[in-house]
Amino acid sequence: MARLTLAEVRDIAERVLLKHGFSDLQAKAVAETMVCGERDECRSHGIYRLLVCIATLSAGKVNPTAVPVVYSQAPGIVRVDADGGFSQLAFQSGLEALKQKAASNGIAALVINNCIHFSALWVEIEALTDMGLVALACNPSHAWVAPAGGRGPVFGTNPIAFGWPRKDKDPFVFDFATSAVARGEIELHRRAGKPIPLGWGVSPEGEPTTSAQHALDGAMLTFGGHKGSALAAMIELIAGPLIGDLTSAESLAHDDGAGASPYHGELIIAFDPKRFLGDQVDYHFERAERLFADIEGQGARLPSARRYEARARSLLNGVEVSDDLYADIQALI
Ligand code: NDP
Ligand code: PYC
Repeated sequence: MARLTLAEVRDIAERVLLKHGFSDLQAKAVAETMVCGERDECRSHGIYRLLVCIATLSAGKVNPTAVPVVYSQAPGIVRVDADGGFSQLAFQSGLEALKQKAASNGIAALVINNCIHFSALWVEIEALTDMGLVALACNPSHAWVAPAGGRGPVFGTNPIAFGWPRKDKDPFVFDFATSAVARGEIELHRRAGKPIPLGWGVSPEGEPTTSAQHALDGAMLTFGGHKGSALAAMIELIAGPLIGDLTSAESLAHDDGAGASPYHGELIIAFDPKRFLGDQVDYHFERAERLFADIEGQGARLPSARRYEARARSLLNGVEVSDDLYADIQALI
């Protein structure tokens, strides 16, 4: 294992991206989400993704110098055209307008179009909870996941994430794929030569499998059977046709066998508690704290608690990166 400080992770990520022709703004925005992924021990979306970014670039599937353009689509809708770049800079570009629209309307949406997307959504959710907003985000990916009762890929791994700001505490945030697990996690198992648990995927013949490669070649499965399947379908709809962008099947067709990151849109919704509750915000947010206390009071943990613990550790001690991944990344420099 190589041990790196977070500054070193940032430096390596930015150097790789700049060397391969990404603009300064794109490189910084993308590198920061990888630093966050490593820091919070969300390895499937940490610096491993550098390999994926450069493969996507080599396949000609991302615009490395993209300049996002922000539009006011409606009183409650900001639209950002990502210009074929990664989603991160597009998100940052639309953030202030989203905040302003949420402040005036109570609820507002940020629509990102034409982006290449590979990031974990909690990074964006935390940017919104840091502003005191309640937030929801989702997006399609590539069609890798079979619907419940089916055998072949239709849905993407379609993540959905939610955040609730808390006074003097880390926000309540959950963020998960609607597949049993993110595809990146299966890819990490394949790289490490490790079997996957039953229930993550089926082989190309539609049989249950513990082989990461067979699941990648066959189909992944939704979490919670028909429930995850319905949520995945909802995400295809509200973060696909509703925002005028591609579904996971269309994203995979656009990829045309290149093996690049998905190309589609993203929907982010922000709720401003001050607009919903006026001077009653503190009172009602105090009531919400009872819910969290009731969960933790039973010995259950809140989603993101593991991440916040990992974050505290990483800020103190840095992070560990496996030797083979470190070597693969060095090779890109
Ligand atoms: P996991 O199944 O690992 O975890 C998802 C969520 O559940 C996290 O918020 C996690 O919190 C929480 N959680 C896990 N275990 C518990 C528990 N015992 N009690 C309470 N909460 C728990 O995530 P996935 O593999 O489904 O997804 C990983 C990441 O991949 C996500 O960040 C997602 O955004 C990203 N992704 C991105 C895609 C894209 O298109 N850009 C596509 C698919 C996934 P904690 O982190 O603290 O463990
Ligand atoms: O891990 O499923 C995944 C994923 C898809 C796009 C980005 N991450």
